Amino acid sequence: MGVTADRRTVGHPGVGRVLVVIPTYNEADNVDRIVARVRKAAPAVDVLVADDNSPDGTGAIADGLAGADPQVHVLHRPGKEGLGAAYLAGFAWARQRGYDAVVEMDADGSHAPEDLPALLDAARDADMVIGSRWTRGARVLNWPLRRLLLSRAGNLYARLALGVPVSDATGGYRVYRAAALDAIDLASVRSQGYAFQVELSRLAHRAGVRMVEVPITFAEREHGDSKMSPLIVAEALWRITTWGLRDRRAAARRPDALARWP
Ligand SMILES: Nc1nc2c(ncn2[C@@H]2O[C@H](COP(=O)(O)OP(=O)(O)OP(=O)(O)O)[C@@H](O)[C@H]2O)c(=O)[nH]1
Ligand SMILES: [Mg+2]
Repeated sequence: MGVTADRRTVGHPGVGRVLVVIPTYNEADNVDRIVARVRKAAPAVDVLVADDNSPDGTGAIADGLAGADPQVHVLHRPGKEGLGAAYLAGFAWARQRGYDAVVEMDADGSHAPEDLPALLDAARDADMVIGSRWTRGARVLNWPLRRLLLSRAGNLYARLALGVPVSDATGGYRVYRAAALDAIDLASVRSQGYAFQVELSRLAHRAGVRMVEVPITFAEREHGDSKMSPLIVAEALWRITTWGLRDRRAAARRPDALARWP
């Protein structure tokens, strides 16, 4: 067995084979940096770039990286369908190939690959690990005040409306072990933007998935353009409100369920 095969079977101690899924849309200036950082920070994990046919050629750059490193893979998707759809496709790719855990990570460097070993260590005793910007010990670097406020307000609203007991339900730096993915009804997920992270937090909480939060150092993107839009914020607001109302109606119909809310 070669070195690569050894590493693939070893994965992360106590967790198993890990796949980091990095969704990309026009991240030509970032994709090589982020993949290199992941490979250096956690050499035993594999990487899947899930590219939505980026017009800037991100997919071709990722192909070059995959050609040079058997632990790097690319999933080419036909067009821009949103972060949520790219992650669902990445999760399915991982499950088909028997990975024990998947990691969500942005391509723009906001999620430091150097924090990944700590997240994976925490996954030994949990089925879902959230890298949190809003827990003790976390740091948020160079974020404009409006983004800080949006994130804090979004998290407060998600917690109050849905009762999800985490400080960063909108964050996108996470580990899901296979048990967590099996417990969540992924086929029911409809969210595209940030709402996707909140939806998975909600479904995991309702399914009784063991969750922990680990503080991260989050940094503003340095290269490329944001895909954040008022539409993405509106989707999150609308979906969180709908889920919150639905959960309350369900709780009112079944008095025994009240004990489980929030
Ligand atoms: N495959 C795919 N990836 C996407 C899509 N939209 C966003 N992404 C990726 O999802 C990650 C997060 O998107 P960002 O644009 O960084 O969103 P953000 O972090 O809210 O915004 P910034 O402030 O610019 O960092 C990045 O890696 C994007 O390339 C999409 O439609 N398809
Ligand atoms: Mg970003």
